[in-house]
Amino acid sequence: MSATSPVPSSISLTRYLIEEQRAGRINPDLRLLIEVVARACKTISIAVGKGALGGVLGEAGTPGEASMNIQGEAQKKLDVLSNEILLEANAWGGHLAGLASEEMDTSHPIPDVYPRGNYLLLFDPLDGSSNIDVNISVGTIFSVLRCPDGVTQAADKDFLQAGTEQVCAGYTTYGPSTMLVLTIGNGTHAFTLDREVGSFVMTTRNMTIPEETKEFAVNMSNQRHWQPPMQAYVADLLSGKEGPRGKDFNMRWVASMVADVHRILTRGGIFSYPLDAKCADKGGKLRLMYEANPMSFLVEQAGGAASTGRQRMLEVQPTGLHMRVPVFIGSKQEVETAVRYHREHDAEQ
Ligand code: P6P
Repeated sequence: MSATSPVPSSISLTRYLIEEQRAGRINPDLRLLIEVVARACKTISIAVGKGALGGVLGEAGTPGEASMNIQGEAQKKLDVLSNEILLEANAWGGHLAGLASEEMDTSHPIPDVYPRGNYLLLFDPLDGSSNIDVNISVGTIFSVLRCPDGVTQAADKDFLQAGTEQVCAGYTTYGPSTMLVLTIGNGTHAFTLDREVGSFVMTTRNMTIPEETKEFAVNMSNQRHWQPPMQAYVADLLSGKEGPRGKDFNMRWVASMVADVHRILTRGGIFSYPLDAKCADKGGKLRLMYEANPMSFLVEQAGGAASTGRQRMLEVQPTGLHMRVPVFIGSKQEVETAVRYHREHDAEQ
């Protein structure tokens, strides 16, 4: 009789977090926070998965008068629902001193009836939601900071910490499968939702981004609005092996940051949303606190890099909850190349 091979024991998210707590890398409050966010993402996954059958597609607000968020963007019904799911799930746990969301003008206090904790949670409840109505992957992005000592009810200013201060970051992508990708500063790991059991199971430990790539993600329709170094960088990508880069590149653009970054974490690439004339006055299109910073923490933990084009993303000092930044993120050598185009351009000015 052949020796039975040991059945690979599946590592659930709960088991992973307990082992990290046992190793002293997280405390029980942070473990609870991550579990609560993951549970909320499962609820969002169910709502997103119902699609047209759930009566939650289309824009929020009344016919002809869409509700708008602080960003000036029309809110989808699922934006509002996802935001409410995350607020409700995190209100009573006693692990937070405040929450901030892309969908809310200012930070959200923990109701007085509930205990408070030492963490701050920031999230984009449903990133890429303009893709919802056409059935393309969307996602939830979240970031966790420590609340400043002595603060029990956080104000906006308490959230304004550089990305290096994050203790946890993650996203859940609602695609063909629902996947939670997480870092607590000890690597970046992927968990896939087992819908039959209802739990996230680790499917990739220590995601690693190849340092080099042949794939870039950018919205080319903005090309004429870019600054010169970005135009020069992409022109050289497009010139392929006949050009200065000496190799051909491929392009992908989902217009859902979670989907584009997940592809990059899985097989490499560079994602960029640079300054362009349309958003230069705002500092960029993507938001620092709940898009760029959590994605940068995840990517750096996977061996990649993230920059504004002129500064390491995680070292940007926030000036507001909804601060926008230019973004270059992905394969380390490619991000460094894009930064070099900007540095050389600036040196000539
Ligand atoms: P554009 C989605 O609205 C988002 O914030 C990111 O998820 C995505 O990468 C970007 O904007 C898409 O922007 O200008 O191509 O629609």
